[in-house]
Amino acid sequence: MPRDPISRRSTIKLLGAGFAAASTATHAAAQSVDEPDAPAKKDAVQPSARDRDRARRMQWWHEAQFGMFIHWGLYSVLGRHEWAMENEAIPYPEYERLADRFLPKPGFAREWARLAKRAGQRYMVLTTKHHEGFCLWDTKTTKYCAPRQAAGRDLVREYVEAARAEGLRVGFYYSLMDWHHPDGAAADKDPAARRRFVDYTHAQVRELMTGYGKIDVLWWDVQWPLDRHEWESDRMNEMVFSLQPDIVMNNRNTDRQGGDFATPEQRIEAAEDRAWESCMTLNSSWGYHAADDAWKTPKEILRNLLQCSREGGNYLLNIGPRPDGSVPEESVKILETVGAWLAKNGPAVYGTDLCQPTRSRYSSFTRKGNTLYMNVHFWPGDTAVICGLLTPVKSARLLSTGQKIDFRQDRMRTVFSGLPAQAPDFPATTIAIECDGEPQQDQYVVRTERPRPETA
Ligand code: FHN
Repeated sequence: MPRDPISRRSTIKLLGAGFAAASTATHAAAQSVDEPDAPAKKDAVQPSARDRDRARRMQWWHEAQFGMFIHWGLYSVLGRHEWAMENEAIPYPEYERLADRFLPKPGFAREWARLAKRAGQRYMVLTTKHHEGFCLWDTKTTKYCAPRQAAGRDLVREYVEAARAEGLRVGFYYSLMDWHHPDGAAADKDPAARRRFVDYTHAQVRELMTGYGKIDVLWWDVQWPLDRHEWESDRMNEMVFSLQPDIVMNNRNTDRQGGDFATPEQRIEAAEDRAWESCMTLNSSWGYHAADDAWKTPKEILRNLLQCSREGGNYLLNIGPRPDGSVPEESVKILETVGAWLAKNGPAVYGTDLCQPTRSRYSSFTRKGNTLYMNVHFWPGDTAVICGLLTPVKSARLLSTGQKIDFRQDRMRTVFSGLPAQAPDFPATTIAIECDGEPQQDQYVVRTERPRPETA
């Protein structure tokens, strides 16, 4: 199945086949997206170093596949969603006093990092500052930050150290919209206010890019009230790349045009022309929301992760800790269940390739080379079938145990038999199917070629 030049399969191929040829194509596609108003025509032939370098910078990210998003701030004290300040029009003085009750417990970050490890998540992205404007790091730009309030600690430093201690990649989320900064709204119409606000923001980003060692991901969010040019985002990104040459950056400070990857939110939607990462909540809130019990099931989460893997994207799954940093039990249970499954079935997710077969109502498919993974989430009993699998099957086994599985195959159906009556694994059971070539399914062969009854 042909695919655009910036997706995971292409990235891996890029690395295999050398940059030159691919990068030109890559750049041409990116150019048209990244800098719509730049005198593109003239520059089109000059691929930017960054585009040529993108595949190198993103290799780990593509292979990691699964990350932990963390929304944490003063809103966690209220426990009524991260937009409470605006949704409830809470007066500034009242909201600012929440800092007196934002008291993270010792070792909070280590618990997050260990949970991410148990969940099979390979990178983390923490809200260093969300829309409320409160900074979790030791910034010199405002006293509205954790080290200079009751918390009295640089919470970003503790997070970075904990993630690294668990061998996880480190990401920073940064909200451009700031409800607390006096110029945060006026910047829209008042040039002097904009100058102060943009300089304030660039100064904060420089602190984050210089104060904590190597940062792997920068996750911008919500540009309101300015657009890419008014934020001077290209200059800001130049600064970031000059300070962090290996960093991977999303598309949310460039009118969703630039950066390295697209960011579909609360949905899984493969981007046509570039890498993408679906970000999602475990319930329906990003920040801690005590009453929000709309928890997804481990099976829903695993099916989402498998769909991202199948379609060539990453999955960034969120937790919303309490003000002391503790993680709601429901989140822990779901993540540990998915992690236990990944510990036995990781090859069906990590480093996988794009997968063409799709048709089944009780399983989803992923692929690595000529191995097709049939991830069965509704167990059919002692027999499972794939229709129209045209590629000859050489062998089949349960991925988690290696147990050999009998099969018979013809053009219409491939039948796996002698399976346990009850599903051996939870939330899904994966059958690893070795094929004699890249697995291809013609999901219409049954409807079009199967001999039909003589009479109606
Ligand atoms: O408004 C934010 C929201 O609180 C959350 O941070 C999400 C995460 O992607 N981003 C914004 C909504 O798009």
